Amino acid sequence: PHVTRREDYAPPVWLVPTIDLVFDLDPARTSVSATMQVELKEGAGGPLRLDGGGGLRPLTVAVDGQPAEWRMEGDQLVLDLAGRAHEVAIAVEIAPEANTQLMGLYASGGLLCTQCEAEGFRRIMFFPDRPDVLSRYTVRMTADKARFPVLLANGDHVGGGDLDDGRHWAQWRDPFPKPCYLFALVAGDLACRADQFITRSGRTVALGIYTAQSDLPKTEHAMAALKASMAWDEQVYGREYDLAVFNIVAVGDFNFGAMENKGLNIFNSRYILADPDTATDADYDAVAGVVAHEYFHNWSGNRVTCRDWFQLSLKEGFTVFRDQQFSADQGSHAVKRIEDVRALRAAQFPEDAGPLAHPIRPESYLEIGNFYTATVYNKGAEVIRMLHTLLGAERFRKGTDLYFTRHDGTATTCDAFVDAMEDASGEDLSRFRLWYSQAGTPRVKASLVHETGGGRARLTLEQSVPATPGQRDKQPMVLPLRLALFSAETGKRLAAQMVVMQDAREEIVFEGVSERPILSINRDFSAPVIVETDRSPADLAFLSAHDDDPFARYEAVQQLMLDTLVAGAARGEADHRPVIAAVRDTLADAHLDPAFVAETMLIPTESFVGDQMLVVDPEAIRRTRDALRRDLGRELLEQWRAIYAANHSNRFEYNPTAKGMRRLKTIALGFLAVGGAEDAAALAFGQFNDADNMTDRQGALGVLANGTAPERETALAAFYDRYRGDSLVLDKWFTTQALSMRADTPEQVERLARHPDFTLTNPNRLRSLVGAFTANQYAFHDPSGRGYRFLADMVLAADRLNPQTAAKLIPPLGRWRRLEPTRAALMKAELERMLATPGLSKDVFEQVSKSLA
Ligand code: B3K
Ligand code: ZN
Repeated sequence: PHVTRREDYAPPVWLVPTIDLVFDLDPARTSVSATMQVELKEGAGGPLRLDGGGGLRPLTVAVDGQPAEWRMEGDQLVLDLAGRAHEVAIAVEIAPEANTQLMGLYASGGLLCTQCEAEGFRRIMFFPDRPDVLSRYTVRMTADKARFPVLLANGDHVGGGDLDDGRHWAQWRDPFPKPCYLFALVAGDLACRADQFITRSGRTVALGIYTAQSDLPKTEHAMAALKASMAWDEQVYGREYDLAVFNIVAVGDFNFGAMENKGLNIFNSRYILADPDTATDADYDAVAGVVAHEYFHNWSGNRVTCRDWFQLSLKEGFTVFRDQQFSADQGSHAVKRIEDVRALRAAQFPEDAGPLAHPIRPESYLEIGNFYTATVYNKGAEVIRMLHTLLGAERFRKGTDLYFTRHDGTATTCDAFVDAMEDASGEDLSRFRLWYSQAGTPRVKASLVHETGGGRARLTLEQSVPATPGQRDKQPMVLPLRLALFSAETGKRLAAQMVVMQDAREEIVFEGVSERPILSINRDFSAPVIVETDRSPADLAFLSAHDDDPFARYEAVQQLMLDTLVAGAARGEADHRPVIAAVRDTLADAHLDPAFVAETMLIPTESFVGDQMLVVDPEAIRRTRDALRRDLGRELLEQWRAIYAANHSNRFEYNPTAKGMRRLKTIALGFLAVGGAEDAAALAFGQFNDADNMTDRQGALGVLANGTAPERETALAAFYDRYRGDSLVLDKWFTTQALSMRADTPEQVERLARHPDFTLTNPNRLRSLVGAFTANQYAFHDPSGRGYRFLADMVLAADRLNPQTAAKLIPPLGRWRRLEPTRAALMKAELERMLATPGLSKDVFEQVSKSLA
């Protein structure tokens, strides 16, 4: 297979300033024709090469109105053109309803829609499918009016009307030049929630969210989030929306979260639809976060786009950072930061530590679809956040202003972004750029020595970056580390500063420190690194009560729990008392926000404990984590009961406090259940039945699903009956069972894969069962290897339909080197079995072969 390398980038030879597309839409057979103006770049020469894919064949090809000679070279249509500017017209035919890959033009639940990023447009029309070719589009669609009364595309609606034989047409024009990955159209029988937004310069923007008629009531939250995002981007980044229309369409079959097509965002319905009965608080937050993310792309992605796909983090890292800032501003900064760091540690740290590790700006790929990763997105966002931390909000904003002005209407690079930051701030960021090229999570060792005689504290910091595939030797990185010292006697803060670490080893001296200091480090998680300190359990417990940085305070409890679990897993037992004391004190602190307390009470996941061990022992981890949960439940039974009662309200409200209370309540319920409270199952069943919202209902179901009480089966059956017609909620039914901590989970998951509601064709459903199961460390790593076999079978079956989504399921098997030899061999054997399967997609081939390398 062909490897694409960053160093091979060459600018396009032919440009396509305009393209007029005509679609005659039909699910079985859609004809597409394009008329493009093509121009040879100054000083360049050579044939016009147009990418195709998915078996696309030209029906007719004309140049300047005359039938033309053409040839195929692989999937490319090649034309030798005599002059420097021509009009090229091509007609093709495609079959949307046969498109199971969900890339290009496809059918979903009776509607037709597109997904073009990264390389889907070539499955619709022959074109230079690369982000640095920008064109002005007009799109004319005709379709059966009864089946497809709504016809949408990018930009402004400029014409339409009825035709005979029950068909109608619509034409759209997008005045902004864009790369083809931002092209979109939708045709369907859709209802619209209409609203409007007045921009700060007084322009009215018509907003529309399109769904099936019956789902329209569930779009209120998304619409509110959209309007809030538009206002926020004006206030915080000075970015105003630029078209008269902004539409969003929700579709049921979608490979990922959503897509930022210019003026016509297309969403996985799970990130649009929300009402109290069907969506959890986490779903509400995700809806707002993704709506904001896609909206923010209008500037960070669309007005300024990527030169090539190696620059993906230019738009994704920056836009994730922007959506994180937005969500923090809508609620609690501390809770949002905790959630974002938890997601980074759960998804990105393991990626950075395994065979698929890559820098946020990768160097090569077989299939770009495999690089929409937690590294490019979430670590990418951390890198932008560090720039914000290093420069400060004001200079950072000057940098983004300069970046947007300088590059508006063009396709550019990550380096250009950092250049703008440098030029606007006057700061030298050359060393900082290593974050774009070096993979691996840096480790920082911190040790604090108190020299009582001199009233001095001496902090030694040492950093190292682990070797990753293709990168053996690493240079020290620039690490902004927020630090503070607290007096072990009074809890008073003795010092606070930000150290910008640049070297492998640095020493910081704090003068005038007479009381014994305790170190608080990487406060607010100022650098995406792993910190090792020599702080004792007592010091951590102390910080958990006294640190004035909420993240650091959370982190102190988490570190204490993690140390306890790692010790327990390694030695078979551990002292639980410091954790119990810290949790008791946190629960007793009436000043704390319930959402913050809830975050702090979440015991590190089994996978995260596994990530800390040289050899992951799933059974020992489950045993020790269960023991800690049981002790916390038992020892604090009365506290959990009180918390459960105090936070139990039966009237749904959507606000940060109410959300925090719901969260805390179900955590308390979980501890009551593991702590042996006799009425726990009854309480959970009561909560399940009486809930007026999905957070409470699914929370109770999750608690029951982990146990053996008879209420478990009753609740699962009731949940199924109530929601069998709602596919997004049914996904939760599959996920809850796949995450169950029972011994029979692998067997149950295999059974669920044969359930009539399970299907490989819907990515959400596939992830709800298979993706969730692989996150269940104990169950997935069943010593028999049946979990591995199940995953490999699912990947192979899904690969025949939808390679992109199949390939995303592979990474858990790539962790085989971290398991003991028997499991490692079983995992490796499944990877080898996949690799030996004929007809593998390049998506799956890349992930499997890299996992074995
Ligand atoms: N830009 C899209 C992701 C496309 C993924 C293609 N494999 C959504 C987003 O990040 O906003
Ligand atoms: Zn994005």
